[in-house]
Amino acid sequence: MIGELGSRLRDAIKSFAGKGSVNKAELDVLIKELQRVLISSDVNVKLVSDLSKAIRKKGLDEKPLPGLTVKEHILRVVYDQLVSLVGLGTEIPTKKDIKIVLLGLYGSGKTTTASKLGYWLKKRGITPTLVSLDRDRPAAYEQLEQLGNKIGLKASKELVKAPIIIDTAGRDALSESMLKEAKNLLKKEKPEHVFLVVPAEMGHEAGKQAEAFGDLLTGVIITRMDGSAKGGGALSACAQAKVPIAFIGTGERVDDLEIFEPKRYMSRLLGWGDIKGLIEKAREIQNEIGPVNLSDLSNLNMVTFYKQLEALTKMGPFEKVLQMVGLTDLDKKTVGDMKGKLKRYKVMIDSMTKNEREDPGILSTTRIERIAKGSGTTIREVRELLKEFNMMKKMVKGMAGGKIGKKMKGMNLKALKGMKLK
Ligand SMILES: Nc1nc2c(ncn2[C@@H]2O[C@H](COP(=O)(O)OP(=O)(O)OP(=O)(O)O)[C@@H](O)[C@H]2O)c(=O)[nH]1
Ligand SMILES: [Mg+2]
Repeated sequence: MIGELGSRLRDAIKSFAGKGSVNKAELDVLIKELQRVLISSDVNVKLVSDLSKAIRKKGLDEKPLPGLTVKEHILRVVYDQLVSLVGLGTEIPTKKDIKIVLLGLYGSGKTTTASKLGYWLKKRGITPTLVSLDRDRPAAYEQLEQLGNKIGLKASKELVKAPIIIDTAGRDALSESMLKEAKNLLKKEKPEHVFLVVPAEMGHEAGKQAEAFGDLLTGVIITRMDGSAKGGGALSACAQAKVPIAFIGTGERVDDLEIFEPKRYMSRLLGWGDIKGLIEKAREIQNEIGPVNLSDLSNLNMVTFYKQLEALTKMGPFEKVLQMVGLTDLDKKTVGDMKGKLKRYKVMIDSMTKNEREDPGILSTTRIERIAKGSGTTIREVRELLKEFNMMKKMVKGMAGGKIGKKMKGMNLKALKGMKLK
């Protein structure tokens, strides 16, 4: 899904981020490249121009937050602007008797999305019936029924008692009759959610469709984000039209549907993890990593080190942490190596006595030999663990009180990169 838009945005930003210090000329280069990428993704020219102005103004005029360099400040501004460009996500409250209506032009992806949404709800403990009100297209019901069968959901040609997902007939263009039909249905059924389904290849035209439905909609679902270079245009146009984007379709499979969260989406698109988290919220990163609190860190020993490793080796957070510190380009093998390494560290720390853990300074050669033996590792590996522990300790040392922010960021990066030993 990241596709070309993502890789081109990433390249532009990487090249800027790689500069030693930055000046106005370099910012202009970055802005030019952002413009090129966004326009080729069919983002409306006016929006691109507004975004450029905002980046230039805030990037150069605003004073960076304490602890941020000018470069980091500009990156933050760019990220914020891109997030607000793709705009509005929405809450999707799920109720036991939920009713969802899907509207949209021919072939936009309504029927497919009905089954994807059904599956999404099913995973959340709600079992909706898929209702086909499409009387125009031959075999419309059969298509929905088949999709439902695959995921164990019933289909119906008639409205039944809730919960339901209603698939409607498409049109070749927006028309009064379509709006009228939609209004009648909504009046009768009073659904929680009314989603307009628009394919990504509509580009910025998606905004016009969303506007035409206006208040009838609770959100938009943009399908085929995987297959079109114009996704950026569709997202930004809906944001501009102030219609929340509820979900995006990212493939043909039933689970290729994601809730749209602008920040998460942009972070992933840029391959950065949450940049804000990286440069502004060092404390939160620490929380993500695990149950190590700040006072733990200022008093780092093998016990607290171990706690941190333990949190790191848990599957989910581990990848997330890597993402948050910007190590997203690591291949699967490297991630696997890191995981393996952390596991071995844990075994070694397990073989230490309580005293040794609390005060690794006492680890003499004989003790190291014993630990290697006890943990089924080698002396070299135990020494390596100690080396990394000491590196981390050094970084944490002197990190007191208010000065945490920036240093903490450095520490996380270095500590993690340090673990990626050859
Ligand atoms: N790659 C990809 N294909 C999708 C996605 N969503 C839907 N499709 C495909 O788009 C095509 C049209 O989807 P339908 O669900 O039949 O569209 P519809 O709006 O119900 O069409 P009508 O009922 O004719 O108006 C199908 O081939 C789907 O597999 C998506 O997110 N990614
Ligand atoms: Mg259909």
